[in-house]
Amino acid sequence: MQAIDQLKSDLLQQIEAAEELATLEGIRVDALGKKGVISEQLKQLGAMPAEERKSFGQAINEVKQIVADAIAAKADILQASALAAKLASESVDVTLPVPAVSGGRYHPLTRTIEEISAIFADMGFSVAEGPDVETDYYNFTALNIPPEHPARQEHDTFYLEPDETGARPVLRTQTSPVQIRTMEASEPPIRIIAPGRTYRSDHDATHSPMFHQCEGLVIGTDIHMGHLKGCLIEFCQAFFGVEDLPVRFRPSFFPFTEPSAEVDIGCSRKDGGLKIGAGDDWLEILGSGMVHPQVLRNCGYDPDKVQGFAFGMGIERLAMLKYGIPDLRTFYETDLRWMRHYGFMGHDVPALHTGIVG
Ligand code: 2U9
Repeated sequence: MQAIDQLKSDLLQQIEAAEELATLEGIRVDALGKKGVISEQLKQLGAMPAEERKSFGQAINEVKQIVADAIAAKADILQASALAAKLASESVDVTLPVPAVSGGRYHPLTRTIEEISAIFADMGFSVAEGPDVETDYYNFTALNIPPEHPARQEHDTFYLEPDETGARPVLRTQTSPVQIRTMEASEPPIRIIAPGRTYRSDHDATHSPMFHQCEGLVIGTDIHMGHLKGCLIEFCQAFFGVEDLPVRFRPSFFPFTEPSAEVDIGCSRKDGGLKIGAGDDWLEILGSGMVHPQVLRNCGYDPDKVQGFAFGMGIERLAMLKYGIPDLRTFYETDLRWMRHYGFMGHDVPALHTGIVG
């Protein structure tokens, strides 16, 4: 028992004298570790006669607890003083120059979508959105796209695995399903644009399997071709910033519009360069038309009571023309050098998500 008391006071003295956490840890291992003095004493209990084992066991366990508590208390003190010493020795020099932060850029497609939205917002349009994964009905059937139409072919459209009913969802090939959903959910008058991602199974220098479109829809009781023309002429002139920009409407065909027209703007080509504005050539910019009566009927509207016009444009194509970006594929390469060259600093971009006021 005397030996145990001696052991206790030796250990407590060592703990008291420890000035470093590492020294304290050494004391702990030597006393309480697997091969430590206290652990060794505990191992001898088994070999002792029963009457001695009880009192010795009690005493050595008490010492074990006292030593463990003393080590924990001392560790707290040493940790606190180590922290205090660190704080006292370290300081932050608030006068040091801050490392330069390189500014972020808006992607040219973001900028173009914002510009298009701003122009249509000024004409009273709001922005509508819908899912990228669509049903065959919203992407094709409701739009009067016949079963044999090439867009429905396996090699032109991305089809997903069939769902539980056997129907195969599609990645929308145009944003038109957004207009169908809007017509189903609301009453005329409607004035919306639907910018967003679209997908077609096409990949070469001028086609990307994912690209962006902005479509528009106006529905009312007295909407006619004159509204379509006025609205799109205004848009082309505002987007390219050319006041007297010639705009030409050329007859075309789409299953969802009748009559349909492609929209060209005036340009001139010289030495491989392109200049937008009055010139001797034309450049196709948009597709458009009066909404087909069958499409109106599909959405529960009476074509004898309401009419409307729709249009569609490829955002990449518009961005390439306006900002002189020569290669479509570079839009998706996430090359920071490209972004620094073609991207736009924040303050250049109108803050449209908050809406146009006034
Ligand atoms: C509804 C009714 C009619 C949308 C339209 C076009 C003409 C068109 C193309 C332009 C270039 C797509 O990216 S592109 O290849 N689009 O030419 N889109 S009319 O017509 C609609 C849409 C929805 C309910």
